[in-house]
Amino acid sequence: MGIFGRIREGLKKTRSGIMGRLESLFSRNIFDDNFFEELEEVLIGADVGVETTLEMVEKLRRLVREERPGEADRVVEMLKGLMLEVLGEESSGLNLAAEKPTVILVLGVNGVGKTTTIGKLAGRLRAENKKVLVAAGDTFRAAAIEQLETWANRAGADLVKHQQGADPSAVLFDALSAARARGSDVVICDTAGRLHNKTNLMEELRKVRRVVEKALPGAPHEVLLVLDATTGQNALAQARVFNDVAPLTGLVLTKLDGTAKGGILVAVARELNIPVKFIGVGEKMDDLQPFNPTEYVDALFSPLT
Ligand SMILES: Nc1nc2c(ncn2[C@@H]2O[C@H](COP(=O)(O)OP(=O)(O)OP(=O)(O)O)[C@@H](O)[C@H]2O)c(=O)[nH]1
Ligand SMILES: [Mg+2]
Repeated sequence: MGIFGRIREGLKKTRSGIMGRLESLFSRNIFDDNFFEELEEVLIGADVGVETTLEMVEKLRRLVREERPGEADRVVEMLKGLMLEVLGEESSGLNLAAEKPTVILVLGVNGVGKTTTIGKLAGRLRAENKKVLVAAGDTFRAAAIEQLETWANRAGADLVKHQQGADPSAVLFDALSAARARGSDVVICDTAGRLHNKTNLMEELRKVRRVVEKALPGAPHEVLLVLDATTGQNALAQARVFNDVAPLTGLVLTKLDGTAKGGILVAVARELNIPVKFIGVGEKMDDLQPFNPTEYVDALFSPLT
């Protein structure tokens, strides 16, 4: 299956949730107040976000009033165009440092998919022939370190780890020294999503960021926040909290395959002003894809069968 097929497959739940309703709505071929109201309901129901939906549907109303399209397909094209406008340009991908190593800090609350994303990302970079080192900065649980080790082996990446309970900053400090000694191109740092209380976590992450910055001037080159698409609008609140701890350079939206509300991507793009760099559409190595707005919209509006 090609990339487009994977994304289409990953959006299956969203498509059958939203598109089932949209298809019958559009097939009536009547674009009156009822149509626009129902369209609003469908989009809000898919987690596109209230403000974003109202704005898009208002623009669609205007376009339809001006152009008076004869057929539903044309209106669908208009809606896709408006959605693309909200999603913006395709991200230029990872910001790689001019001088190696590039340091990527991966943040997010527990369970969103940080470690899995790091494994998949390491795999992608290895496929581009880059030397990758992953750092087990989540020392909260022993299982977290083992999980990262499994992914590192699978991806063919080096690993730097300490014991469970060790100081995460010390792990990352060692990882950066190791990366320089071994000539790694990219260091990807896992972090904890949970400590014994939340305030501590944010303080810890602030410290982690400072240590990385000190250990390698210019680093971190990317601070990626992982968001779980199944948590809906709560993802927006998480992004605001983390952005305050360490300015985010990109977002990764995981588990798009696990939700019928994949419209959250549109809300995130519109309300956060931070590029969505990757999307996760499954648990396997090749289920992390660079986010391409055109592909996403085409997949979302592609026929159900
Ligand atoms: N379906 C699906 N599952 C995913 C995706 N990304 C991650 N997962 C699953 O989500 C679960 C949690 O992923 P982890 O990578 O362990 O999450 P984490 O953020 O590292 O969690 P903590 O280390 O506990 O903070 C695992 O079972 C993953 O396989 C995705 O894109 N789709
Ligand atoms: Mg983890």
